[in-house]
Amino acid sequence: MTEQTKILVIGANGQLGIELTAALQEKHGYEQVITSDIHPPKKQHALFEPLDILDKDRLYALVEKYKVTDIYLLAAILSAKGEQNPMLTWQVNIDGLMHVLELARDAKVSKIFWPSSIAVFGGTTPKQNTPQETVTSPTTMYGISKLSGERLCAYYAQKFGVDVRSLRYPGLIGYKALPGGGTTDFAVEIYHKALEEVAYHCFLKEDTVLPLMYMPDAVRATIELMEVDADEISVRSSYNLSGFSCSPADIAEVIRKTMPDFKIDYRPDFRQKIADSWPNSIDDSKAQEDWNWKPQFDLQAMSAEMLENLKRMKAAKTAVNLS
Ligand code: NAD
Ligand code: AKB
Repeated sequence: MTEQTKILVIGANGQLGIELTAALQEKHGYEQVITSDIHPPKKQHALFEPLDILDKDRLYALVEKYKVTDIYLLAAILSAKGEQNPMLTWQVNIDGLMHVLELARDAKVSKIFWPSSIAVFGGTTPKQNTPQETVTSPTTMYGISKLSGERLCAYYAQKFGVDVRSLRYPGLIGYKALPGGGTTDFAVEIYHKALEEVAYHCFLKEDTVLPLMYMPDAVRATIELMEVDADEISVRSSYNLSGFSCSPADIAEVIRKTMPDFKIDYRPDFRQKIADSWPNSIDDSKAQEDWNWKPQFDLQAMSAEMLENLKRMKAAKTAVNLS
């Protein structure tokens, strides 16, 4: 008899966690997904246990209590926030990962998902169609921790047979949660400002092209990777993953097609330097070859859904306030 999947999502109350948790509940059942985070959820969306990923004893106790089989370790400090506190960024992003990898080495869980990022690349990486295997020269503590994490995943997989799987997500765009302190946050904030009918002061230059992805594609990629046979996975560091590439000005232009009065100006800050060190576009042919990855959303399709869903949420809020 195969054991029943029991999932622990760590860092579940963030931008990705909220959406991934819902998809995992849909697939495996509400009771099969335990969520955890250092902060309590704003709205109860799942079974929840408080957990600081740096508290190894509590992590082991939760795994034992729920007989967890699969861990999705999303807790992290992202690129922009990470530059404010590099030491904490290293601890959360690397010590946290080591706790989970060690759990798997002790055979206490069978499968791990841990996300990496386009932040592993740097100024000397080829910018266009960045290959799977290439120069990695990150300049942020976030990128350095993600690159180190990738090497740790590959090491634990090769040396101890740990089934750890990973994706180098581009900047993720979703309407269900605000982003948590990254360089690509502008691509979410811009939609909120458009719907509030106020000008957006973008913290990147108008022509800064970055790889981005609509959240449903990121969630689907994660679940597809976790479901593929272990033998099909040839990359145990982290797979390149591509959605679409565009600049803040490209997004503003698409928004103006339905909201012609939308205004944006550009006030680059310290995040410009981070964005300038990242690729413009990503070659994800390895993910296509190994597990048939294909994104469904381009800039236009993502933008239409973002505007529609945020409008719907705003209307629902207004209706509640009026009642
Ligand atoms: P987020 O900042 O929105 O969420 C991270 C969550 O981790 C938060 O809810 C936070 O409270 C929690 N957390 C922080 N420190 C913790 C700790 N010590 N213990 C337990 N929980 C803690 O980030 P996100 O956008 O949801 O990203 C999730 C993962 O995906 C991260 O590993 C991130 O590096 C990766 N990723 C995200 C993007 C993106 O664009 N959002 C892109 C590439 C990679
Ligand atoms: C960030 O900007 O830090 C994240 C990422 C691309 O990893 N969105």
